[in-house]
Amino acid sequence: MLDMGSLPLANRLENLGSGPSNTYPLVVYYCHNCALIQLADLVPRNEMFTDYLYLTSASNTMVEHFDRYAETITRRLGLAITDKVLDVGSNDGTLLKAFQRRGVGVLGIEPAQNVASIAEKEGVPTITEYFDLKLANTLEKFCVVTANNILSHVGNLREFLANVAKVLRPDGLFVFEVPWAADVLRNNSFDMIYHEHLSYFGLKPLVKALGIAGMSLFDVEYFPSIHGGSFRAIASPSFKEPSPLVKEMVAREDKEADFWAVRDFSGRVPILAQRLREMLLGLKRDGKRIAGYGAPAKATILLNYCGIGRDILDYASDTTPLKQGKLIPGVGVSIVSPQFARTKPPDYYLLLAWNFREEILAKEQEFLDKGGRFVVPFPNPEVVDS
Ligand code: JHZ
Repeated sequence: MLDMGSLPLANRLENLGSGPSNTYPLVVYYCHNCALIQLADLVPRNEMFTDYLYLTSASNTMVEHFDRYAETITRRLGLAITDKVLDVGSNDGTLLKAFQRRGVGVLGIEPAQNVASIAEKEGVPTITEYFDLKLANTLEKFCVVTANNILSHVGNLREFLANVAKVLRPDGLFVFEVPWAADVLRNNSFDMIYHEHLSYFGLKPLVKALGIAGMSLFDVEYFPSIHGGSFRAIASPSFKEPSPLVKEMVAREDKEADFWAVRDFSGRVPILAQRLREMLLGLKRDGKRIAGYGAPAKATILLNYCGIGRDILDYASDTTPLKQGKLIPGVGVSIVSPQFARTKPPDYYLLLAWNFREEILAKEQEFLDKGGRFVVPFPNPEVVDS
């Protein structure tokens, strides 16, 4: 549906002097059989997940979101100290710590050694491996299995879901979050498309895939401001009647995430990319200084695809210490700390972490009050001032 060319891996930040990053084809496909939007060119997973730079705890929005998540699930299932939650792709343990605070037992699985060790240091038991059949066979049964922003990264969905079913108690629940494909299309957020994200989910293909693994997707909650619009789906190993919202969202996907919606999106993407670049070039011509706000994975795609490099951005500021001092791959924009950015504030910030718009605009009120502005890339490039 959309050929974005050959682009670097979104989270593989460059080190100074390390030379140019490898690039890999980024082509989006739509399956007429199951309505799944997906990539077909797989990059070996060890190139992407061994040393991972994304920390869930990097934004208050996500820390608060996962705290409410643990609260909702603990209450809903009446979880107690004898119960145990398994989180697949547990990152720095943000969600599991929230369960621990409520007295629930936890186990994390996180293949990225550097991130898993942060969780371990904070008292979250974590297995540093991929969640595969070999590992699933060694695990006990859990009353809740969670996986947040993980399913999109899974190459073999059938195998992954079969392994989840294997470690779930018969009365247990599989709870997971993913960005909603309908929102990616509606928001034009083509920067959500990168090699790590093999699938862009609606509920429809998930109902089918879960069914093959012997699970039924019966409930959903929608979070419009998480990663630009995400849903939390709940599946059970026994049949349960789908809730009205499941039916409503599937019906919306038939119009908002079907072949034609993907085709229209694909037509809009190059136009929007050009519009954003021209807007920034216009500001440069007027002598404005511009920097990136945040260095999320998706910034690699936005900047490379739009051709926004060091000639336009002075730097990108990011709160994650693991990212500071490195360069955004392909375009070589340096990542600096917010403290450094405060010593050299730009006239305009390009909001690369646009999914935290509210949190960031509130935090940067002083910058705005002094006349600073943000360029927000999606759904259409716009300038935001105080
Ligand atoms: P953020 C992540 O992608 C990772 P990314 C992953 N691949 C995935 O699937 C998607 O989410 C859904 C920084 N920041 O969360 C912190 C500031 O500097 O949008 C982060 O580096 N100042 C698993 O990487 C980045 O921005 C701030 O005030 O696109 C945001 O990254 C805030 C709030 C954030 O995810």
